[in-house]
Amino acid sequence: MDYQFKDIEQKWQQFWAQHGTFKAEDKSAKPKYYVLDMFPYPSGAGLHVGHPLGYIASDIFARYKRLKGFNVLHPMGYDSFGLPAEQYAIQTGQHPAITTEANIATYRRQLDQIGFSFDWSREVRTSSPDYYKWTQWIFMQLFNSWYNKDADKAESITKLVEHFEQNGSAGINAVCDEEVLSFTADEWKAMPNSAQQSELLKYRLTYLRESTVNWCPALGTVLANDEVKDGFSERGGYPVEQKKMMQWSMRITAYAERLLQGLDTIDWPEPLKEMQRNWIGKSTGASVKFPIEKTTHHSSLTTHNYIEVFTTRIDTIFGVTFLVIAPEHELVASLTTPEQKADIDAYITATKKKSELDRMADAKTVSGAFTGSYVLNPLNGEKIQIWIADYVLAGYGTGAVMAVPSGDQRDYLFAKHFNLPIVPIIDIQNIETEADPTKEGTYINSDFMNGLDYKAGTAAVIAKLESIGAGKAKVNFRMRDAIFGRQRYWGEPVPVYFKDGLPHLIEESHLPLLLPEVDKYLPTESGEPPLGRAEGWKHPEGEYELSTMPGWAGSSWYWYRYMDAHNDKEFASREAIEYWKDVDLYIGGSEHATGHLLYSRFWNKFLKDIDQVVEEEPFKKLINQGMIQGRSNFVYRLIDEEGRGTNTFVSHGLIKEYKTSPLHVDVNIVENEVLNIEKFKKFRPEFETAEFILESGKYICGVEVEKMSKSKFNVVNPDDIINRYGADTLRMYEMFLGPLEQSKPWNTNGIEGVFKFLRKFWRLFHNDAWEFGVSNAEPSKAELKALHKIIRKVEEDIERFSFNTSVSSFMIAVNELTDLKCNNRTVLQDLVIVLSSYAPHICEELWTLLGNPAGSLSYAPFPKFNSAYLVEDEFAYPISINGKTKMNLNISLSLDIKDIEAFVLANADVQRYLDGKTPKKVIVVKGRIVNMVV
Ligand code: ANZ
Repeated sequence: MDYQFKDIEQKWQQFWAQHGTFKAEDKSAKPKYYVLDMFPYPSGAGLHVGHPLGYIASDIFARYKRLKGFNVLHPMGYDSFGLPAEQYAIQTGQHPAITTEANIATYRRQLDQIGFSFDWSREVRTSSPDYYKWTQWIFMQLFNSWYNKDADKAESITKLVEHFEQNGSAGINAVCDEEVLSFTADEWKAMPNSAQQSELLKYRLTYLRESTVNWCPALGTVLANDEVKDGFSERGGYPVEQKKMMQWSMRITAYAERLLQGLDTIDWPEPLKEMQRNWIGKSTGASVKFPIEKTTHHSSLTTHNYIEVFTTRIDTIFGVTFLVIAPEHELVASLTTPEQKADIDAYITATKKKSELDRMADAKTVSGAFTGSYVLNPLNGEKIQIWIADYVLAGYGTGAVMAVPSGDQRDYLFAKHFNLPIVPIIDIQNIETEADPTKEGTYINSDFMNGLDYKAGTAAVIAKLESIGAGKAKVNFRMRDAIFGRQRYWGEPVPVYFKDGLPHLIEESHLPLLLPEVDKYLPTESGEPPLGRAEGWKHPEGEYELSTMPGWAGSSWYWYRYMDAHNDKEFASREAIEYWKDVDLYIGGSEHATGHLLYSRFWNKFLKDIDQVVEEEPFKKLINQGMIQGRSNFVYRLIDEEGRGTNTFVSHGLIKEYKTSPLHVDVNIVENEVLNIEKFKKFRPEFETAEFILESGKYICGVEVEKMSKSKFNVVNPDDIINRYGADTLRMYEMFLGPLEQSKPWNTNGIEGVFKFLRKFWRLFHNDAWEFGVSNAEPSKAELKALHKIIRKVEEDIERFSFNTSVSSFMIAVNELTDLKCNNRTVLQDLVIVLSSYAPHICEELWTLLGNPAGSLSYAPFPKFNSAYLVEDEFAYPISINGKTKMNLNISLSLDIKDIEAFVLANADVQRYLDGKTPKKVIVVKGRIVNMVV
């Protein structure tokens, strides 16, 4: 039979599903291998051809590993809580669970069609209660833990309480809030429970904190940074302001150093590691206290009589000419003198409108306001003005900087703009030779630093500051604690209720805390999150938390659930975790660099600390697949003299002669850049009467590579490709497009070639009448050589994740075998196994036709490469006499030196060259040359 891909693919997809072919074994004598894809958010639009790229690569790898004798875990699931379903619910009233369910069904159908070898018995959905029960459970463990810096790990909060009871707060070295109390054991025990609880909240790894959020009053909700554009909501264009709100936070900063160090132990792309390093942003520097000059109006400055700054250039302290604090700094109000109040207030109001991103990006425009107060330089007593400016971020360092106009460009511009003093100093960080105090521009008031280089100078200043109690060395991280909540409906409820203003965990036995039903997915009239609408949803002791968990909660541990997906006692059994340990290969997009991939590492480290998992890092090897870009097509609308668009369209080759404006046109009505005019007329009602200015009788469209997106009409649906060519062709073609990591435009120019290749492969097993038939004869050397070349190539390629390079090698192999008229069973059977991870359906079919039990192909042993078949068995030896090459002679490589000598001397042509003489000496270099000395 001819290659009937539709029947074949359907048949095998059904077979695999019915027989659970890809079910991973829970226990096995085989070594384990865990291949994971980033699970998708099931959006309403379904999959386009860009989505499966990474999935195809990981599937090839998973199938290959099974052939190599591994017990492979290759699961799939859905990250199914999130905003789009909720937004749709707001518009239509449809429950997000229903839309989510429908979207998942579409995804599943599309994934199944591609022939992935997922173990669907382990499917997870983050929005299903039996899953989010464990997300809530992990939240509870975080709430019940604190970070002990001495042990450098998370520990149980009861251990902290025991310490407080025995020793008070002395001797605790924790990652915690800044304002923790100091108390003795007796004082602790005498504290009312509520005071104890609010103190403990300052230590817990998940805690409530007042944080600045993007608040959109018109939408009644908090927006993520990427939902805000220039101070307005992306959706609706409503004004957004910075607002302080109590929010759940995760103390990820406790793990900053470990997150940084861990990067050196994992096999991830270097650019991605670099992104995480920058995000974590470790800075080594110093913190310095600048005493505030006492004046009458500072009556409210009781606890602080200094401003603390963080600097990475403490060596420049003698060049400080003013201090700048963030407009949100807690001391702004008390530092502002009555004369400066109007200026300061106006400045603060203006700042509120800017997001943190805008503030950092806005480096060129200098702005600020003087508070009217002064600090003193702790080393030379110099009196220094205190300013506020929005380039200083409240959340970084101490929210205050010492400004050195002669060292820092931003400070320089600021000083120039406001006419502040500039004191010259030598930049010892960039100085090439040792600083020379006799030279001009030498340090001012810095005798103890003179002559020192950067390192020694820095150490000297820090020592000096330490000796007078005005400063110390400090390591600072740019990374902030992560906000853990949103004022939305479609997410995990936080398993917490409030009593007397304090949060309490619900009973573990009451998990999962189910998401309640609400009448509308909008905030309440009083501005509370949608959960505030749930009727009768109340804990016996108090009110439930109304915000839900953020999108990253469910995805920060899901790879563990796949190890033991149906466990209702634990998130996964110890046994399963000890067996599967970690993910060996993780494939997904680089857009998750500082989100999912950082949060997952954080939760993993925490779970390791509390002895729930065994590995410090979750994903040993990671590959980022590139994006498949869309190839957009354009038509060009003719513009008339008044500048109005007409209904006439100019072919691309002629647009220079006219005034036109481009318009996206659906790529599905364009073939090889030629517009299908009939279909175009039906594309939109107003095009029915469209007219065209053609070139050579055709309308040629313009082309551009852009992101694949519905709005650009350049989305190619895998279903269409599969319908036309089959899944095996799609799989091979997506790999053929280029290196996995690279972004590349989708174009179908080569797809016919791949399809023809598979047909040619099928043909090897069939005669001219398309009857199946193979021979049992001994394979020829040439056949074995072609086979073993491809065995070696595919093995090498897959092991180094170079999937595209194998595809052309398969084509060469099939061409070679076709030329050899090979229909040899052993050769073809091995070829079937080698190709099967790329094109599994056709290979399963041929495998059964060859007489093997159905479905056993997935676990057949990958053919062993034998280098002997590749060795050329003869060599054309150059035969020389007295160093001069006379001729070449084909000699078997299996002969040893003595035999070669005899073979050469027995040759009639050689004898002719020798002209009756007997050589004095015959030198044979095996595989290289034969030289005779006469
Ligand atoms: C004096 C100085 C002199 C500085 C000089 C730099 C150059 P990184 O490496 O990013 O940690 N800074 C400190 N806190 C800040 C805040 N909240 N907002 C904005 N800027 C802040 O940078 C640390 C440096 O950034 C610090 O060192 C401080 O300026 C500034 F020639 O102090 B420096």
